[in-house]
Amino acid sequence: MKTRKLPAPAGDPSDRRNFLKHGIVSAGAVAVGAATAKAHAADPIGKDFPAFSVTPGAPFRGYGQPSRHEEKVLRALTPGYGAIAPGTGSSRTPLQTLNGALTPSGLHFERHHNGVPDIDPAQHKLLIHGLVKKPLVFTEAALLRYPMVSRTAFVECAGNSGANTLPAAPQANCGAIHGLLSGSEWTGVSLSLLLDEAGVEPGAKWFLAEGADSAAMSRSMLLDKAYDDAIVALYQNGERIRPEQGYPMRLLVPGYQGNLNVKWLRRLELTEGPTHTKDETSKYSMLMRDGKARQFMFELGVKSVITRPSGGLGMPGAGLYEISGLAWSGAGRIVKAEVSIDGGTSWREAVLQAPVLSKALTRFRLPWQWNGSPAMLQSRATDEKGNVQPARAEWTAQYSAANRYHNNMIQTWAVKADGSISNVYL
Ligand SMILES: Nc1nc2c(c(=O)[nH]1)N[C@H]1C(S)=C(S)[C@@H](COP(=O)(O)O)O[C@H]1N2
Ligand SMILES: [Mo]
Repeated sequence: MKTRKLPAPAGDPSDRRNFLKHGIVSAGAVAVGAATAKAHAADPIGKDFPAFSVTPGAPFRGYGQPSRHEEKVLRALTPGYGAIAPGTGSSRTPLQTLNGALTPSGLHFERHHNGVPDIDPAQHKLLIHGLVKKPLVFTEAALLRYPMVSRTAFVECAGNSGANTLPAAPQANCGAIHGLLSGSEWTGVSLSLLLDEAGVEPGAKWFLAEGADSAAMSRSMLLDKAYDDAIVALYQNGERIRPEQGYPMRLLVPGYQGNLNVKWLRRLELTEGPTHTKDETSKYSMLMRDGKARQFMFELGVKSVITRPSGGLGMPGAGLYEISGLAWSGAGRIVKAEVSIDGGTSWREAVLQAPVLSKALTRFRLPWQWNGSPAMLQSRATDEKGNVQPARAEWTAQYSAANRYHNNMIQTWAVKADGSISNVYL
């Protein structure tokens, strides 16, 4: 293998060492440079320059937008209940077109139980009551004056990847199957700070969080989470939270199933036990193999998915590719992401892109010299608590065939010799 022909990955020279050390090289010399990067001699006079290089650029604008050449990079809309309730359902992050570990706010997935309310922040209030010494009402203006903290965290719907629990493998791209998943930096007020101000009564063990949308979506959870890392988030990726994500404020419970991150948060009630609201009795319980249902499964399992190459994206001929994807866990930090090109027979450790943060999306990368033969691409994540992402058979053995929630099983992308990629069950 003539490593000197490898293109140097941008940045840190240690990236290059990792690239070489961890690469899956199946055969032959690596020669991507010659084919893809022709030497470019700039014309000093400029007569061959394209128009954009010789005319003044566009003026300033108050809020930036992506390049018009990226206008096809959109959330995948899932038809919900049609004209009866057009705002009920979900849209998915196009994971296969993105890179890095953060999701642009405009592409954060959406899950609404009755549409996006148009909330006037001046009229919005947050009430903390129940088993507290002093019930409190916060206006938005008041909350914005509190000390804040930031948490980089993923949000994943409990129903994410649910289509892959159906009897036949759906033929859809990565985002359409796994895109009820996004990652952001969230900034807001620690819930513990607000609860301390209200004064928690000794009997309080749970709390209910309720949204101001017309679904009045509400969920109960253990009070421990409030004292661990929950926040009332006001900002997303540096700017105020988007309406779709809960403007003017949402509950953020890192690592917990998406549903518990109550948007448009208007009420927190401290209680002795769970409230058993409609949203936690009719949905979000896990149907187990023995016919029983398990309620209040808060934490999401360790999981990963290869975003590229992935379903629906073609591979134009043998040569060097980067296998890249996302790994995450509701239990903490990712410590390992492994990649297989032979359907799980052998594994290679991928490079984790720094910083690797707890309960946040972690980007992994591994170079792959594809020799043009059929391949079965898989990834497998391990978290700091020692949890390992389960294989399909292992996951399926635990649950009823009707269960669609918390699917964290290993995903397989089948690459054919013609470079086409499909979703398969293995
Ligand atoms: N008030 C309220 N909060 C809500 C919902 C909702 O419909 N109403 N949807 C929940 C569900 S099921 C999920 S998966 C997440 C989705 O968050 P996002 O739309 O910001 O991606 O919000 C949760 N919080
Ligand atoms: Mo969800």
